[in-house]
Order: sequence, then structure tokens, then C-alpha cells
Amino acid sequence: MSELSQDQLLNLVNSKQIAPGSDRVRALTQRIVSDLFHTIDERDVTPDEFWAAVDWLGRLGSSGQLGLITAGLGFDRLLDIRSDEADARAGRAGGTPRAIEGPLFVAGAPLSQAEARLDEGEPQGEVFVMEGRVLDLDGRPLPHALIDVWHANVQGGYSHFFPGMKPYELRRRIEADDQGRYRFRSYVPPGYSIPPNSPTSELFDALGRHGHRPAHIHFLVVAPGMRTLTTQVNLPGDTYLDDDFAFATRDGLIVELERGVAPAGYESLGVNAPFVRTRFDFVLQPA
Ligand code: MBD
Ligand code: FE
Repeated sequence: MSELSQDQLLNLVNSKQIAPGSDRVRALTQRIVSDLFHTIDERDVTPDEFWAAVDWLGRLGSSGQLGLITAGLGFDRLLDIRSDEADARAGRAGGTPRAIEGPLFVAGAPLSQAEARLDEGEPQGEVFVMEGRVLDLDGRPLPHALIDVWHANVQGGYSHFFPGMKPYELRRRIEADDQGRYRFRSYVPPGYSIPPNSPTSELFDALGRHGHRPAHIHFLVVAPGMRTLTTQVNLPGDTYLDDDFAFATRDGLIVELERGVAPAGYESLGVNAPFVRTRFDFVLQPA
């Protein structure tokens, strides 16, 4: 076996093929491996540093936090920016802006008609009702559109990821009525913070970055013939509105809250005292 230079090694790694394989996977793998070879060389990464990074990646994978890191390093928002750019090039415009799904969506939440209660038992925060319609770009209602909604509990935890929560707690699917109307009751969620003492917080501590998201509520809105909308709304007044660790907040997605609204008309949601209300219409593009 002869001595290998770095370039010869890279060429060898990138040319070891015994089967046709996938051109796409090969091209991307070669690009990423050569970028890492160059990073190690240019930044003089030591063996200890390299193996510490491999160990961290292993712990990151088993902690289930890969989706948290992608959001925190901006990849999720990058994909949204690229989708927006592709839309602009194709002349697709209008409707509610998209915002990242994040790593905490769970499919199959309990389904109800027109309205739902996301919270159970004693109210934990301020009683909150969000209501509105699902519309097309011309303002026509989209009857029976399906809305998935999910948010964090008062401790910033999401069910299925945070210990002690019930399955699908603070997650529901709501089928809009025949005029595209929906509403739900819950409580005003707080912001989210990355779990301390975790692979993600290790990296963020080392970067000197915080791991906070402003208070938000996630939505996935589906209607026949329409483009599926993944988005979030933010609650006003949060310190991190302009400093989201996941870079996901956008103009047009910050709702206004009305406080002290009389509960008349909200009996079916068990509202019997002044509460906080917001109106928000989801506007979908054609598919
Ligand atoms: C969240 O709640 C979230 O919405 C994102 C994008 C990342 C981590 C936690
Ligand atoms: Fe979230």
C-alpha cells in the first residue's frame, strides 16, 4: 500500500464503488465529506476534538434532539426561505405565511367538529380562545378544512416529548364547519426553551447562544384542492419575538389579543369568566 496524500484519500473515498448506487446520494455525500475534510485541515481539528464531536453526535442522535439542532442552526428556516423563493419565481403569492413545523408535531390527534378544548382539567394559564376561518385567496370559506393545532404546556413542554403529560395533551384536530369556521379553547402558552443538560444545550452553551423560543402555537391546515399550510402564530409582547432561537417568527403571524371579553356565546367551551381571545383566519393557496 502506498502513502496517501489528503487529495488522493478524498479521491479514493469518493470513488470506491462496487454498484451503480444513487447518483444523488453519492454527489451529496462526496460534497459533505470533502467539506469536512477541508474543515478539519483548515481549522487544524485535533483527533481529540474530532472524536469528541463524534461522541456528541452519537449522544445527540440517541437523545432524539436532531430536529432541535436543525431548527437552532437555521436549517428549518432555510428550507422555508427556499420554498418562499421558489414560490416567488413561480408567481405563487398570497395566503398565510408558512412557518417551520419544528420537531414536535405528532400525527393522529383527537378529531372534533368545528371547536375543541385543548386543555383538560383545571385551567393552568389565562383562559384563551382562538377562532377564525379557513379561506382561499379570494376570501371564500373552505368548508371542512382540517386544522391540526399543538402547543406547549405551562412548563414549556409538549406532550409525547415531555414527561408527565397525557397522550395528545394540548394537541387536537379540528374539522372546520361548513363555513370554514373553527375555534378552540386552551390557555395562553409560554415560550419554549431547549432542555438543559442535553446535547443541544451543550452546543448552545459552547456557542454562547440562548435556546429560547417566544410563545407560539403550531398549525397544520389541510383542505381539498389547496396547498397544505404549516405555520405558527406568535403571541404579542414576548421578549424573544425578534430573537427566536429557531428563527421561525414572521411578520403577519403575530396575533392580537383581546382581554376581558364577555363569555356569552362560548358556553360550549366551558368559558364562564372573562378570557383572552384572538381571531385569526388561515388563508390557503390553491394546490
Ligand atoms: C419548538 O416548540 C419548536 O416549535 C421548534 C421549532 C423547535 C423546538 C421547539
Ligand atoms: Fe413549538
